[in-house]
Amino acid sequence: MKTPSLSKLRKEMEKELESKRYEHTLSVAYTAANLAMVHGEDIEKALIAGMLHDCAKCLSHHKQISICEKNHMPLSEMEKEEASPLIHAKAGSILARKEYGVTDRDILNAICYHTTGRPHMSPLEKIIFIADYIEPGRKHAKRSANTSDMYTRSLAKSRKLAYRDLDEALCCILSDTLTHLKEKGGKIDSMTQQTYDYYKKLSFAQLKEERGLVNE
Ligand code: DGI
Ligand code: FE
Ligand code: FE
Repeated sequence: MKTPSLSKLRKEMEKELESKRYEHTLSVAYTAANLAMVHGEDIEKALIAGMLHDCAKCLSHHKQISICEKNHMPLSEMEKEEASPLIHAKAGSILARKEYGVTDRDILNAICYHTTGRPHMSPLEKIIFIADYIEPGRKHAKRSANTSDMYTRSLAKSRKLAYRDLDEALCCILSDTLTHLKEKGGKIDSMTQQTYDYYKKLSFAQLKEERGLVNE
């Protein structure tokens, strides 16, 4: 099956999503396209993944669970919980394939992991995860000004990093998200934690390697 056209998907999202969610969706799609340009990735795929990333967001929790169960999608305990903020990503990847005709595995994975991330993400997965967080309509996550974690920086910092180094931007965003969740007593899904641990370790390793090369 041919990947559906962007303009068709845009019209479908306009019908399917509440207006604020639709505005966010357009911003994510175009931010993802910009990141794809800068990092030499496929612009069309970035646009399609961005356009569909929240396609299940406006469905009821019951409907999202039922889509996942019918399609034998494995769910974490947190994803099964009532009002889970995470399950729309999994349900969305199923809808993208079954309702919107996407067959490209990388696009489907980018939708599936756009909320928690995962270790070893592809460049497209990283781009969608990051675009979702930095798109122009996003506001700062509420959090205290003082934390010791070196990766906790502002949204402005994440936006700058995103155009320089995808892995560093991931660390910065995940650190902000985890700090924010801890402060408000939110439960942390093990995948979100694993993603952060993985990219933090990777960024430290890269930093050490760069320093090593400089010292030689
Ligand atoms: O769908 P969006 O609002 O555009 O954004 P999103 O899909 O990134 O995520 C929805 C929310 O999920 C966002 O506020 C961050 C949050 N989130 C990510 N990982 C976790 C989490 N929330 C909890 N409670 N636990 C997590 O591990
Ligand atoms: Fe989302
Ligand atoms: Fe989103």
